[in-house]
Amino acid sequence: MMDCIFCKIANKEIPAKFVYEDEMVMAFHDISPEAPVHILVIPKKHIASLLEVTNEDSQLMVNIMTNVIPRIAKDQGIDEKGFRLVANTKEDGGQTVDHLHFHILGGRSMNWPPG
Ligand code: IU
Repeated sequence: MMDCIFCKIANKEIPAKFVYEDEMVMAFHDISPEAPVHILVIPKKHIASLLEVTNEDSQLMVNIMTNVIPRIAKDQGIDEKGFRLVANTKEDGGQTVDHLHFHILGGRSMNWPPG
């Protein structure tokens, strides 16, 4: 997607503070952190939101959930006390960037319910 900001970050056309990369996935610090640790995990491939994920993406999604997120949590030192994983989806979900991303938020106690 030519004018997708996260595609540009994934292609390294726009700089970001990367913490993880493999052939399918990148992760970087959110530019506007809402917690002491705030990392975004994105597929390199453009997927607009969680609702556009298909069976073809199953390997990607398993990789994100079982490998990438736990590894980042350990690397960031938030695996013992825990963290929150968020995928804001479309308008009512508060999604502002239309490229699938998972927020990993940690380093402080979270509130519930979210706003
Ligand atoms: P949201 O779930 O779509 O609202 O999250 C988008 C996030 O992307 C938000 O937390 C922004 O601070 C973050 N972000 C970023 O890290 N770098 C950018 O260039 C842009 C947004 I645009």
